[in-house]
Amino acid sequence: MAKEIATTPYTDQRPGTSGLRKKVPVFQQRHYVENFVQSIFDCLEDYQGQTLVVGGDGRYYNREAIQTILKIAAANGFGRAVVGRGGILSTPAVSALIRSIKAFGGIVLSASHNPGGPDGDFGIKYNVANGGPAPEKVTDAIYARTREIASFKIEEAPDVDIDALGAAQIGAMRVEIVDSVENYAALMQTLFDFDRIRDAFRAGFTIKFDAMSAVTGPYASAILEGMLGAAPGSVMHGEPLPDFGGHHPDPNLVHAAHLYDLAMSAKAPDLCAASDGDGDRNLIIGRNRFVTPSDSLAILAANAHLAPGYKNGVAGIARSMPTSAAADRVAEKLGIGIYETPTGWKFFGNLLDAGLVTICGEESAGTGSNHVREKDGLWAVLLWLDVLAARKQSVDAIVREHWATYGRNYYSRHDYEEVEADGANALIKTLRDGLPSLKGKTFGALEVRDADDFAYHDPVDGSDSRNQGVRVMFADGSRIVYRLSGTGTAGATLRVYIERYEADPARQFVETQAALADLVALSREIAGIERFTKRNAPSVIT
Ligand code: VG1
Ligand code: CO
Repeated sequence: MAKEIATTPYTDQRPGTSGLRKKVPVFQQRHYVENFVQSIFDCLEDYQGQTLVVGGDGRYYNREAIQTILKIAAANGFGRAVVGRGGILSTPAVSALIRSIKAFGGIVLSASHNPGGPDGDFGIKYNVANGGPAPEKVTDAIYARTREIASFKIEEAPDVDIDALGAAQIGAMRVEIVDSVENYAALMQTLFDFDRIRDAFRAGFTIKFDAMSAVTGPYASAILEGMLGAAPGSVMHGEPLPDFGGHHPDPNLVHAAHLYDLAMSAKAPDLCAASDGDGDRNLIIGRNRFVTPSDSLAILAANAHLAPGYKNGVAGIARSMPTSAAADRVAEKLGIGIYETPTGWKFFGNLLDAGLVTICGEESAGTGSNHVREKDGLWAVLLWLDVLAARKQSVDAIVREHWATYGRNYYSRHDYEEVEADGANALIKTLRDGLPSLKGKTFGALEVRDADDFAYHDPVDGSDSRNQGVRVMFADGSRIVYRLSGTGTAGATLRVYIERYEADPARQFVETQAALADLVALSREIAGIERFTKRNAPSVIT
């Protein structure tokens, strides 16, 4: 029976770059999940009798949250819920499932690359009918609702067994437990030449994929080893663990350093790859060649036509503003549109829906296409595999050729993690206030051509998003960007994005940090990073 239960609002349920993310004990507070989920439903219309997809990356609290969400969904009138077995669905798999079964929306439980466990992070995100994250106007409305919510509706029912495939009932709502991988794997088969990739593995191609004890384990094992015939053991850390084995499931050079070491060693496989907690990010390292996510976006866009799913070419490319301009050069050469959006996948949805772009990407190891409305880690690995199988060249050779054709965008992000929030906010405010006086200034050989706070006008729905990152742009095309993270759960994280373009092939093989050293020093000076954050070095460099 459905009950209406009185509650009091929490003031901190503002969704960030990608949903609401907090420490597990915050979510464990009385009615914290209930309030947020009811607030989501309060902001939706016409969902009576409709289908909701529910799943997560398997982190600690996933199972408890799913039971609560199902009971609230039932009491609010959803007709059907589709749940991945064991509560497991990667973020791109949720997106694919929403689209293929024409669901009304979905709830993704994840804090992505953040650590999990009883003291780790948890998160809840709502995705709309196109399979993508709710746009800002919806997340703003949800936040407003959380601040005035007075009651929630919940069905009083026993927990559903989410570990067995099949159907159950909560009140008037049918609950279907489905295989986590099947629908997603079928979609991948429509995009890539599985026979060609299988032949490559048969001919001796080798891969090491690190699922980081997170959600992509079952997907990667089924697709890479099962369907494509990669050698057994190609997938490591393939079992999703509630605490990710105590690690950060973040596929970068810090948290996946062992993969980098392997790729640079004498025993290097042809391709090393990894994904994050919820399966939407990717790391690509060829033998002796790390590929920056920004370069990966550009290279995939330039080569996508080799894969059957993209044989008609790419309609346009979108990248988040801090992502390097490498993709812009590909778009220019192909004569297609390039769109620069604020950070976060929710800004790509409209462009994809309108058919303006086919491929999207972010510097933070996110790449995806119009096959879903999320970034997709395993998809990126499969597209790389298909391109490698088609071109029969190494990752390194493809990257070098790309730079020779388009030039190289040296690129690095310096993160100052968990600094004191007041200092970080003051740093950004001071930068913003100083923007007008920065223009025209010179620092050594670098002249500031322009400086602004990035604002985005969505060409499809006409909405505007302001204050999306401070950009300092130099006359030679170099760039420093500053913004505060919207996914952290402790203090503030300052992200500094540094980029330099190099057209001359003779100067394209300098070590990245060395190539950017003057800009890095300048990034600290211009923003007074040490003064405001009390840090004299970044905590993570990617
Ligand atoms: C970070 C990344 C951003 C990404 C977001 C969600 O956001 O910078 O590019 O879209 O995480 O990715 P922020 O606000 O912390 O910079 V995931 O894989 O955490 O869903
Ligand atoms: Co993620």
